[in-house]
Amino acid sequence: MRVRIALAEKGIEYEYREQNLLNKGPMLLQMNRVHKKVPVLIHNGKPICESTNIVQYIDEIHTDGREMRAVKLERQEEMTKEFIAILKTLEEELGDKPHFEGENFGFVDVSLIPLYCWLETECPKIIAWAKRCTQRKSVSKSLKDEKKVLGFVQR
Ligand SMILES: N[C@@H](CCC(=O)N[C@@H](CS)C(=O)NCC(=O)O)C(=O)O
Repeated sequence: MRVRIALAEKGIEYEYREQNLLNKGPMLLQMNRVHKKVPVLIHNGKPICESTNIVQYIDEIHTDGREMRAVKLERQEEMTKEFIAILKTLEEELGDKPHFEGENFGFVDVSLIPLYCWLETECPKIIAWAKRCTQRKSVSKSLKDEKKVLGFVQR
């Protein structure tokens, strides 16, 4: 159920194969050879076992550009809207503070600033925050060339 919820949340289509746990099929026995339990997610022919591992896997593999390329245009538009809604939530959280935690550059700033060039212009406070962060030496010397990153992403 965990896996099905995660797949539905991500809008991923999949083939569901019910198992009779009193008479396990050859695919389950082959794909989960040690524990022989469900659920097993088979992706590109390889099994992932343990429901929480699978949920984490779905989250990691489907939150990057690969997902964007794989999903239909309609879903891409929906995802873009979701992304902007997330940015707006972050912007509300930032408010008029210089950094997410207040005066000091901290955990959320470090986590978010590498995505700077993805954060387009709909959120002026986020843009101002990003400029502020990129003035820090630790950030400016660590960020990759924005044009290069964007070029890759767009391609
Ligand atoms: N910790 C595992 C538990 C998996 C599990 O216990 N699956 C049960 C069904 S809910 C099963 O396949 N039982 C068959 C058996 O133990 O032979 C997970 O979360 O994936």
